[in-house]
Amino acid sequence: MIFRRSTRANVVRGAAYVALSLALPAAVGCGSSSEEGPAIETVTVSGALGALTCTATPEAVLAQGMNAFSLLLSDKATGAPVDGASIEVTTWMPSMSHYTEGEQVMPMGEGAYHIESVSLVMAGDWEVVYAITSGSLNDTCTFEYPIP
Ligand SMILES: [Cu+2]
Repeated sequence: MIFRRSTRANVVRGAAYVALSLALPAAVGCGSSSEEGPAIETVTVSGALGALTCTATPEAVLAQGMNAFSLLLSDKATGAPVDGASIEVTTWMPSMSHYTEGEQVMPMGEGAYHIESVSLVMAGDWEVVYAITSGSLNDTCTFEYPIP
């Protein structure tokens, strides 16, 4: 009886050890990459009118100069992806009231849009504003980005 019980305990302990050793390399890798520099951060915001949810992921670590984003649009009420939207992009620096232009929007399907040539030309706090119209839905999503 005692022998069987301790054998089971060893098996359970062995399984826990295997699980821990599998999890450990991933955890270490994650920690070291975030210490090396800024990470790519996905941000989700609600539109000002409450109609849309916008999720933006930079396609590389944000830096001065040209940046690109993947923008995901969904209907806030239903969660359905929003395709066929007309998107007007405004990139500006509120503290200095200057704008940049030349952004390009490419629909990728499934509610995703590739936003290219977002010009963040100097260090400081920038806003990227998407004015979105799709059928009866329209909304404005604003993302704030500090550029080092
Ligand atoms: Cu400026």
